[in-house]
Parts: sequence; structure tokens; C-alpha cells
Amino acid sequence: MPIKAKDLRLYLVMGSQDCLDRDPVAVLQAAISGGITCFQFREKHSARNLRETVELGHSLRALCRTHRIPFLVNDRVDLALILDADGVHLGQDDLPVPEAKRILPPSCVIGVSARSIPEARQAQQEGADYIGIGPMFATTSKPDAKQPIGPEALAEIRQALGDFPIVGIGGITVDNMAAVRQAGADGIAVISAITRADSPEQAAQQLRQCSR
Ligand code: TZP
Ligand code: MG
Repeated sequence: MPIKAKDLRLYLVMGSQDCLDRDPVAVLQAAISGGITCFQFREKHSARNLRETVELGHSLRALCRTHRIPFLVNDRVDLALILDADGVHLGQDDLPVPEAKRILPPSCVIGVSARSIPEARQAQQEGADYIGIGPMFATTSKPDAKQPIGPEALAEIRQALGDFPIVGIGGITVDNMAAVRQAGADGIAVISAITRADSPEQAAQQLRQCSR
């Protein structure tokens, strides 16, 4: 089922490495209560081995299923299949979209990271269902993140792509999210604005209210 722009309104990206000493399942539960509309399991550079990652993935997947929140997996098509995910999110260095499509069920959503018009056009032409554009602003959640490109770059990509689901990511907070929406994003994707908040539930609630 293709993802709808409204599913991208408030997209939480998270793995255990983002949760400080909190239980990732509890953080996701709080974020869902606060009103997130989509979730991506991104277990990276964490202390968990693959077996533990799969175990955590099953728990997070179950929670999303209960609350009818789309559940996507970052990078790994094998993990997406194992967890019966609704989709995968692929970076420019991950499996190409046509190869991912050969393995995944047709209903599986494919999101792609892009930071330029050519990358965005290619993703669209290859049949991606949405693109994530960033980093919008400086971020500390992704050590290998490239230079921020700002909402201006998102606006240019929006103009080039026309009506196509777009989410902005990277350094987005309640204070700067309006610029990302005004540039034409259908929604915002965040890690730390929710996972590092004193109250992930209230943080999600606030972000959701501001993204109307
Ligand atoms: N991709 C581009 S920036 C980023 C990812 C996964 C990190 C976003 O994290 P935060 O904490 O919302 O800046
Ligand atoms: Mg990736």
C-alpha cells in the first residue's frame, strides 16, 4: 500500500542507541501516545547484536501494528522481511531501489534519502514511495551526516518533483520545523527531538500540534 503524505506528518526514526538508558519500547509507546504518524527502526552503532536487534524489532513492530502506525526498517531489506515491515528506508549507499523491489513484496513501501534534485528524481523514477531530504540542520544523531542543506534545498526539490511525498530530516525541532513545512515538506522526521526529550510523549504532542 503506497504511503500517503499524511502518514509522513510526524515520522519518528529510532534505535536503542538514541534512547539513552530508556527502554526503546517505552519510548516508542510514549511517542505513539503523543501522536507520531510513522516509525522507522534504525538500529545503528548500538551495542546490540543481530539476534538482539531482531528481538527488539519484533517488539517495536508489534507496537506499531497495534496502533496502526506504519513500521519501516532503515537500510536492511533482510530485517524488513524478517519483521514483516510495512517498508524500508534506503540511503544512497544502500541497496538500489530496483534491487530492493526484486526481493520485497509489492506492497512494501520504499523510502529513499536524497539531498539533491538528481538523487530525488532518480528515486522517483525508480519507484520510491517517498523521499527523505536532509540534513535540514546540524544534527548530532548521525555522526556521518553530511553538511546541512537547509529548507531552501528542500523547496527546490519540491519544485522539481511536484506532488510527491517528501519528508525533511536532520536537526529538526519544534522551533525550526515551520521552515521545513513552509519549504514544502509533507512532514518532518526526527530522532532526538523526541528520544532525548524529558517527556517523549509531550515532545511528540508538541511537534504534532505544530505540524498541522
Ligand atoms: N539522516 C539524516 S540526518 C539524520 C538522519 C538519520 C539524523 C536525524 O536526527 P535528529 O536528532 O533529528 O537530528
Ligand atoms: Mg542508510
